[in-house]
Amino acid sequence: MKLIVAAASPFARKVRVLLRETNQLDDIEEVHVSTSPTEMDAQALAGNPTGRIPSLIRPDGPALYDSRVITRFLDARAGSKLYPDRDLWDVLTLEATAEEIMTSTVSMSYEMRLRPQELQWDAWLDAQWEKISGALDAVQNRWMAHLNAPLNMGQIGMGCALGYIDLRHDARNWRKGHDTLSAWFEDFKQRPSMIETCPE
Ligand SMILES: N[C@@H](CCC(=O)N[C@@H](CS)C(=O)NCC(=O)O)C(=O)O
Repeated sequence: MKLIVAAASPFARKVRVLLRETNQLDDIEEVHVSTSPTEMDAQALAGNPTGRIPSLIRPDGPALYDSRVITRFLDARAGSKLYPDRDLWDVLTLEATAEEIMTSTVSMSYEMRLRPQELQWDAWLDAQWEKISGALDAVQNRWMAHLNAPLNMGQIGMGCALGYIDLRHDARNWRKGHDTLSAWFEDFKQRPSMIETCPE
């Protein structure tokens, strides 16, 4: 199978971390592409009609996307229980919260990197950051027990979301006011799966 990814994509990183945590790299090849909303890569388009990554190209069935479908599929394939029966709805909601953060951070990146500077909209960027900041508050106030539980997909999602903020939006200083979450991340990012997938 082929997993279509880009090193900087937090959505793709989630799947790449899962592959390492569940020892599935032997028969799944990571294919790195460079794609964007304005210049879509052909392999990305072959895996997902919208051209978004990640997608999983399977020899014996249609390609799978988006990241949450792929992680559910690969977790079931490995029997790894990163979506535990107990706490399933909590883990799914924590994972969804991480994805909401990724959606806002990635769209901020596109606004800042792809849109001509004279067309950039600061109020929109600030509004996206407000969503992210509110989500970080909620995670710190409500989800720390789930983050400190045995490894689950909610944790992997949050680790990749925070890693992406560090990569692209460090200037927003997310750690301020989020000491507990920040301490959790300092520990989580030392996992070999996180170190191996850390974008430059
Ligand atoms: N909901 C999707 C989001 C994926 C996504 O937005 N990926 C970005 C890269 S981080 C992408 O492919 N952007 C290119 C585009 O929008 O055409 C998922 O979870 O897989």
